[in-house]
Amino acid sequence: MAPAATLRKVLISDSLDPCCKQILQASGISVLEKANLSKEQLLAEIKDCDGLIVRSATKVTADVINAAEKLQVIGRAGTGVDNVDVEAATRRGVLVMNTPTGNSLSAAELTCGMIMSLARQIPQAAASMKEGKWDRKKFMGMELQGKTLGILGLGRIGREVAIRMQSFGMKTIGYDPIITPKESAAFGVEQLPLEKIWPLCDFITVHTPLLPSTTGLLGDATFAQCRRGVQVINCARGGIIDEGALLRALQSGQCGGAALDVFTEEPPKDKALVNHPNVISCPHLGASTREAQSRCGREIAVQIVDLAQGRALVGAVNGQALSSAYASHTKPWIALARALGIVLRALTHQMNGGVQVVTHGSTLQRAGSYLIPAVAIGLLKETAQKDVNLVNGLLLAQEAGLKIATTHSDRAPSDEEGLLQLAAQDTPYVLVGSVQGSIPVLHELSGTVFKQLVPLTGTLLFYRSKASPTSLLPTVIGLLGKAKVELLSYNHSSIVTGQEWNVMNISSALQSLQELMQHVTEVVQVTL
Ligand code: 9EZ
Repeated sequence: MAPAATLRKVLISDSLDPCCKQILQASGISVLEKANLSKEQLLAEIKDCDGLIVRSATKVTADVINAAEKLQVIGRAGTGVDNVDVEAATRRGVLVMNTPTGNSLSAAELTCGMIMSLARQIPQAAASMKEGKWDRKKFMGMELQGKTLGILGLGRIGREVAIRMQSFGMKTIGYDPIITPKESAAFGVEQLPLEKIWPLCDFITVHTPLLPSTTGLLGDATFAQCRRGVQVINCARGGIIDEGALLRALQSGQCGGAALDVFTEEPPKDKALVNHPNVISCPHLGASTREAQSRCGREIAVQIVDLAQGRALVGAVNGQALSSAYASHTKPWIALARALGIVLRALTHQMNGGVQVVTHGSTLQRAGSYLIPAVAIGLLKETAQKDVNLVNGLLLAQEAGLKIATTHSDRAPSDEEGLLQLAAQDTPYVLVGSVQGSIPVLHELSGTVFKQLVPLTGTLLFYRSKASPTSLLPTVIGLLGKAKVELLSYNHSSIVTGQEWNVMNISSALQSLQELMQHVTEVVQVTL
């Protein structure tokens, strides 16, 4: 997976809004649309596809990913990637993307509907009418005006819920570890620590991802801190409200009502919650509107076209490093990291210890996250590992036993924007490089300094010898001539007898280094 992926053919294997296919085709991608494929049919169809787009029905398992020899990207039209084996995709270097915001308004509106339904027991009243009853005493409700709504998670959905419920006169308080109190004040949510929120709320709605830190966010201990009769809503992910604790709280009256669109197991086998009179529920309908489906179909198509055209990377789930490769100022640094990785690997032949990566200069302060996968690509280039890219570089390096450690120092030499240093542990090899304009260049090799920076492009021949560079030059040039290889440029590092390195940019790689080896202490050749 590289910027400007060549996506010829994309398979859409779930029923998606027609605009998805149209957008892909309009950009010249050929589209195969086949829903309800059997596993065997899917394995056959995916074989020659460069991309796969799914909603939630297709299970993109490791065997599907491994059968897809040309697959570069999996697009999920919707939030979350529960039906995609992201780990297997990452290992194969396949980018996974989703459309995290396409469903937000539909999820927010369903949540508001749930709050109103809880307050007035509309679903229960409607069911009793259908049973032929006219029960006006049983369904005494409450007004929302003046009540307090606690919103846990203040991303797109949480804030849309807040704005809408404020128009009903609700006081909106909440918590989110990422959003600042100033940001949330802009949409009318006062943030408080969780322990202050529980006792204040008449209603609590959750809008967080499902993480270890949010699983059971409402549980026995937190229900106990709530007002008696608190009503709770989960239109986010099954498990954020602990189902066992919720049932206990409903039975004791500590919880006065619950609205559930999602469950830990879907459909839920245990019907105790769904059948409780104070529970209203839906079969995971948060995203089930024509508008959300159309938006997600459009968004995933646009994201994949942008990827194909190298324009942008939006919605990547496993492509943090790759995202950076789309910024023009980071591209040459990624090329530098890869090139230094290739040279270091060539010099050390085998790498037993780890590699120490040091970024120098404030412009590279957060660069480790994408430079390390790029170093990994370089280190693995000449190994048995094939198809190493920014998606799987780090994982494959770890699995090859290569430990890549990183540190950052804000100090850079005054005339440099930044420097990247690679050192192979337990060896004398240390490389220092930077970027000049948009060209990656080598400054230093094992403590010796190049008077003129060495552009890290094309085929480079590195050698050192005890003889002075000038006395050896005719011999090397003679050998190149004999092999019909042109010398494009020549460079050597500071003279410390027996230590200086010579670097030649040559027109093509030498077939053999045997003859040259007889004249030098050390020689390696790389093609970048
Ligand atoms: C956790 C969260 C919100 C929350 C939201 C997000 C990572 N994370 N955690 C506890 N995005 C409210 C309570």
